[in-house]
Amino acid sequence: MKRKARFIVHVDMDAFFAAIEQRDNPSYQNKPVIVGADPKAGKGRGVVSTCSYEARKFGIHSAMPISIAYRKCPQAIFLPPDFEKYSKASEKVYEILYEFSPVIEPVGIDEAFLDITSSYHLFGTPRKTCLKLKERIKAETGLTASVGLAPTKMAAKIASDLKKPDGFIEISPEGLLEFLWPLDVGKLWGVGKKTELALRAMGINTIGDIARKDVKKLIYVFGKSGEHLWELANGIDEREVQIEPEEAKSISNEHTFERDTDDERKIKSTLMILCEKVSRRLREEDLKGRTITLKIRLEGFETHTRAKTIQQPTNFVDFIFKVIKKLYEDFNRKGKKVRLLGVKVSNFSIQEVQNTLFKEKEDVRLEKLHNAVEKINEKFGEGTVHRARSAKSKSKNKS
Ligand code: TTP
Ligand code: MG
Repeated sequence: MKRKARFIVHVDMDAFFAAIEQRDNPSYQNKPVIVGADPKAGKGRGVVSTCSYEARKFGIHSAMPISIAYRKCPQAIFLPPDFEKYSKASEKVYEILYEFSPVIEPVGIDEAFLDITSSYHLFGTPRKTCLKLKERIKAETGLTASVGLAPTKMAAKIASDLKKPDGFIEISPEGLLEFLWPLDVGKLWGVGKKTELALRAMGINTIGDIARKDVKKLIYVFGKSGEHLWELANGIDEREVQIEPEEAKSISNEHTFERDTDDERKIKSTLMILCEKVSRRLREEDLKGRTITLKIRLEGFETHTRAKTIQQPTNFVDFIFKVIKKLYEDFNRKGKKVRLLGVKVSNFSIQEVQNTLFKEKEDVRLEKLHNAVEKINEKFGEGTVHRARSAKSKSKNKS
């Protein structure tokens, strides 16, 4: 049975960090702007996070050593990243996206898939939906996005990239193969460097070359993934836009350090404060969760999450912290400094169920303690009462 046409959108903001800096400082506009490590007149270490399209003309790109970027364009405006600012802009973009469809898969700070199959009617056609979405992003954030509209995720992703910046490409279901086949084989999802070399050795250079190949031959060489590549090349890509589990309810809190840190006491006390905040919100909303997640972003924007699911749902700070501390201690940050920490509790059970019959004595005691802390904080402001660790670190920070 032929499946109903889907309308998948991929949105990717243009030169995101650099575009935000240009927006906020008119003197940077139309100039090469490079966000990343300090170049120190070409002697700096670290890499380029991103750069404006003006800087790309000099051959500069993300992840390039900053010293090389400096050599290529010493007159560029070099800026350190301001993640707080970028996160805010990202949140605003996501807020807008959610007005166009609830089916959203966040891919990164500036990138997401949307399935608009059930919502485009609200805006007319799928095409009008995308144009409206671009217009809203521009009007409300002052930034441009590139958008791809296609019947599959892979095609939408490729399409959003082809006319950057401020691009829009629409691929109709009938035009899908015509769009895919001339493209370089490296653009196909799942083709890494090794596969690419092997394909080229077989005389396969475009997606069309794969599509026209006998699938049995591909399976012979690449196994199961050979079949998958053949399917993708023939426009068969059933992957759905995956709503992030985070969007299913969770309660979380994050903290970005003013400077990246490797101070263990500071890290642990921050984790404690985050656990307290999450615990409080859980209790306010009468929720207990079983999955506790630590988010840790290291210098260079490298982000990791570690999660543990416990047997008994909880909202007690002591339990949450115990799990978070263990997750942190088991995490190897390989000597890198920490930029951001986050604590999340999800996988909820309904509190009422817990509150009935089997409330243990220990629970009652802890709950009383929490309520008392809550009252004091209400009276004197948040942060008045903390557990020993965070209190100690607070006073230390002040001095
Ligand atoms: P990208 O979307 O890959 O890049 P971009 O938005 O700067 O440019 P494009 O127009 O090509 O989409 O990444 C989004 C942001 O993530 C980018 O602005 C900076 C950050 N980033 C890094 O810090 N390091 C990296 O290596 C990459 C690729 C991105
Ligand atoms: Mg981008």
